[in-house]
Amino acid sequence: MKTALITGITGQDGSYLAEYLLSLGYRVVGMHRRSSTLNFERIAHIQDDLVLEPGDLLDEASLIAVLRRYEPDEVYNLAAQSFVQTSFGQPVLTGETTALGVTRLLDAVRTVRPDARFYQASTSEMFGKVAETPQRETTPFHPRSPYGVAKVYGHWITVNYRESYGMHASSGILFNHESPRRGLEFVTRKVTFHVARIAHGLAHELRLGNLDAQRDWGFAGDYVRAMWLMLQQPAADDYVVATGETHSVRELCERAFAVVGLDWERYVRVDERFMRPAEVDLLVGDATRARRRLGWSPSVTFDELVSMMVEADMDLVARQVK
Ligand code: NAP
Ligand code: G4F
Repeated sequence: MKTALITGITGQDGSYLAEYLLSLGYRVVGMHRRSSTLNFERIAHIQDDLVLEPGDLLDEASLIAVLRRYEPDEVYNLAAQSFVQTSFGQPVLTGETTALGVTRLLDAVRTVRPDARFYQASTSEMFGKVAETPQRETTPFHPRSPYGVAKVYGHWITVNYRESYGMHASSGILFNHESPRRGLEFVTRKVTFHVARIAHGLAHELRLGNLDAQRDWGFAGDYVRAMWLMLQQPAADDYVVATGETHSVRELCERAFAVVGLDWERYVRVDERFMRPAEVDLLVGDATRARRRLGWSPSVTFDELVSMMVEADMDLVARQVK
């Protein structure tokens, strides 16, 4: 039986990846950081099948201890301070976790378990002010936030450990991916949750920032398959994972309100508080390499994704008001 270590197990992707690896017969070890209140909501349904171990990307000793104890065959580094807006207010913490945290983990793997295969959660935010459209593995990086800058560091240190030490270390350059388990602060979930609250008469407006921003939004359940496929290849490499379609925040609103028969323009208000000091205007990925080499393709369309999220939030809000 293979063992996989997932950092960021309590996050959106951690929960989907854990489900997927369990379905493939892996022993799944999930690293979680200490908090005063347990936050296992996303993994509650599989908690008994997981090994949960405390650890923190800020603390290398804890990483070494987890690796020594469980000797994983595959390590998926999903942990990060992952919210772009927060990275402007907490740039140093973001750098410590999202940038240097990758080096701490890579170096711990190199020391304790050098043959383990490593996955780094890179991001389309690295393309930032895009140099070409669509973006692919060879597109130059121009990050537009402390988060994006930290992820560029994480990306290149992964490439560096691959080239310096021959580690099987791959980097998935994933475009935005969403689900009913997405954090409420990200725009898709913020919209679908507010649509559900408005439809239930619990709210009357939705305040958003830049409605013109365009993103390539896919379903998280599809994207974790690509992570696993990367680690099954004979050689490590970098892969863009994306749908190849882009939609604006405005279109997202239009579609989400339409699912419950409402006109978005009656409820959405633009609020300067949600604008960013520097914006990423347009992201759309070219996943040709992932399609050809990994045989990966997305299974959920934008409309299906939005409907799935609105319907899940309608159920959630209905349960909350009962
Ligand atoms: P998420 O829901 O925000 O989850 C982040 C995870 O990291 C949580 O489990 C969090 O733990 C953990 N974490 C934060 N700081 C940590 C620390 N110092 N030590 C250990 N764990 C820590 O993010 P996600 O959407 O699942 O994304 C997973 C990864 O992919 C992230 O690295 C993200 O930057 C990257 N990514 C995401 C997307 C996307 O569209 N979702 C696209 C490209 C790349 P707590 O629960 O305790 O906060
Ligand atoms: O949903 P978002 O916060 O996601 P963002 O910034 O694209 O980052 C997400 O995707 C990245 C992959 O490209 C990940 F690496 C990262 O970890 C994260 O998962 O914002 C999407 C867009 C932005 O242009 C933002 O300015 O929506 C715009 N937006 C407009 N109003 C808003 C809002 N975003 C948020 N969060 N809240 C708003 O009210």
